[in-house]
Amino acid sequence: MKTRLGRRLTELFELDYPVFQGGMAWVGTSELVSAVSAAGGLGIIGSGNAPAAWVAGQIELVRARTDRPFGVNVLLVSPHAPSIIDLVCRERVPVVTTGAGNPGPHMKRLKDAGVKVVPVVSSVGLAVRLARAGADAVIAEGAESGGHIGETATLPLVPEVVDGLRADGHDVPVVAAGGIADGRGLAAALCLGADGVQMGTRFVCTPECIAHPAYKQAIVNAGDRATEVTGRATGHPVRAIRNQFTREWERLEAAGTPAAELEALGAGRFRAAALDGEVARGTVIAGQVSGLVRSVEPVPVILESIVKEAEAILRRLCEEPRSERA
Ligand code: TUI
Repeated sequence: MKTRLGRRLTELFELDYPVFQGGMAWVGTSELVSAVSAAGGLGIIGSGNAPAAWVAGQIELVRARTDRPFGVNVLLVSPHAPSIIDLVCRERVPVVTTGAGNPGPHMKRLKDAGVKVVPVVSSVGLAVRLARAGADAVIAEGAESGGHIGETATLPLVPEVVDGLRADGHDVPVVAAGGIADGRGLAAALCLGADGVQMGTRFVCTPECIAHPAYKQAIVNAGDRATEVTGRATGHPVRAIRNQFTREWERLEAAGTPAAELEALGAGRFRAAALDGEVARGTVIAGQVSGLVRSVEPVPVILESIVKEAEAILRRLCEEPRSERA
């Protein structure tokens, strides 16, 4: 099934659905990426802190499973970011998304290699700077997201970015991220002027994702108030599900523990939660939509149902009220 929703995005990236899968460290591996891309969305390998050789292996695995477009997310704070950028240029990966930094210095080389560049931004200023520098689209990520976040919520951020880009004469497509997990979220994002959405948390809760079953279950069990943000004091705010570890972190942060000590304490905690199922002592990164994710469902089912739901909502809003039709 194809959709007419988000055509600017689906045409630019050759997708059936205007839906990106967030490039998540540890869990955004070839299994999930190839499933999302094969089903018509954009699967994105999460390189996190992994070396380029690992990413090269993942690219090969995705290509063995699907010939549809896919992406690689480069975490710009990683020491491996420069070598991963060399790799994606060499491999002519269709799309690169970037996180936790400004990809401006790498833009020309990526574009010259034919790689489409889609930075994650959490402010209008950076969105405009990067669109001027040649970004093919931007992902406007609100503070509802899991992981490292900015300050502004998705509902204001998306139209602010849309307006900022338009006013600057760089009307590139905008992908809304943060707080989106179903067809209502997709329809809402389109109403805000976005051309599509990116989802992370919802795609973790799929059989295709390699995340530990306990990690998926922690998200499924979570309610609307389950997540919290820690690390504001160290300048690296991270949203995760509240647990034994986030409580311990809060206690230490309030006691004035030095940032370096806190950072050291947090090392390896996301991997422990995501792959080893340490959901009490690890960092269970997830977005506020955890309260909306109620079961583990296959990737193609999620993509189809979200798009169908959004289409039905948008169609219904244009119809006459029922009483007048009767
Ligand atoms: O990157 C994410 N989510 C993440 S990254 C992560 S691991 C991490 N490790 C060390 C430090 C920080 C994170 C866990 N989750 N989402 C994309 C995102 N990018 N959100 C916000 C930003 C962002 C922040 C600042 C993008 C650009 C930026 O620019 C700063 C500048 O240089 O202007």
